[in-house]
Amino acid sequence: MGPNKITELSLVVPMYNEEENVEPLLKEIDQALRSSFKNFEIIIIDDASTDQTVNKLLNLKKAIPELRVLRHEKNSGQSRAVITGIKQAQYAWVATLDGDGQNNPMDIPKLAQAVSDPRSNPSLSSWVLIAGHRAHRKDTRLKKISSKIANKIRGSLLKDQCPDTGCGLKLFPKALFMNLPQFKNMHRFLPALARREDALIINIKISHRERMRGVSKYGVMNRLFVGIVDLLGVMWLVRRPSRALCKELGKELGKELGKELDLENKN
Ligand SMILES: Nc1nc2c(ncn2[C@@H]2O[C@H](COP(=O)(O)OP(=O)(O)O)[C@@H](O)[C@H]2O)c(=O)[nH]1
Ligand SMILES: [Mg+2]
Repeated sequence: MGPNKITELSLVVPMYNEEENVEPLLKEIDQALRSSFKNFEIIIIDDASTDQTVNKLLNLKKAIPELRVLRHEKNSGQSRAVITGIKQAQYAWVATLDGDGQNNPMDIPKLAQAVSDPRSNPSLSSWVLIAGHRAHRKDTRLKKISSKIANKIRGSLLKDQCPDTGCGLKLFPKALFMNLPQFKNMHRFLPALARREDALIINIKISHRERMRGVSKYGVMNRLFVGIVDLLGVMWLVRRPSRALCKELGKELGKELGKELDLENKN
């Protein structure tokens, strides 16, 4: 284990009508995080579900004291849910995970372990984003094919160094996320937006499972085609980065060079 082993983590999970997944998934999350982190919290954002998602979550709060349940008054979309959750996160490192059980929570410690990679020392001036890569995706043929095409196009236009940006499992410093532009569907472009901040992207192969319960909220129409407008917007954004290394002159800023360099980027 390297010096950057993460000991505290805020996990953020968007949920919309996932009543059947709440109990099995929360049980798995609890086990995975309890065995791997000294302190953790599980922030679930219910996006105005119309089923029993919220009641089931509230029932679990006694058994899992680290569980926090946030609820949007109106359905506001998956990215907004992720933004809401991360804003509330109390720890410096945040992970995200889909709320449908398709990601395995045991992969979260695996992602956290990758932060120990010496190339990704977060105390240096560059940021890091650890991205899950669903090497063996368990989805319908149509979804797999459309995603493959979308990833190819996206990868070549954005050069985001990520083979699977749609994977819901990711880990990054909260402060990095707070530096990113926020907009609808931004959760599909996190590696490109992180690259815009000069972050290092580390892709880690993770497991993927079939959706056993509940229904998918996305089809080809509301992802691939809507995504073209988003892609154009992000293409523009990544071509207009705004960053600078800066230090305040005439002032003792502390001994570590890294801290000086980070003045602009991390505060
Ligand atoms: N907050 C919020 N979460 C959503 C919304 N739509 C989907 N999700 C969540 O996003 C995750 C991925 O959605 P899912 O339907 O499984 O997409 P798929 O795996 O690509 O078919 C799941 O946790 C969903 O509950 C939404 O409108 N709002
Ligand atoms: Mg899913």
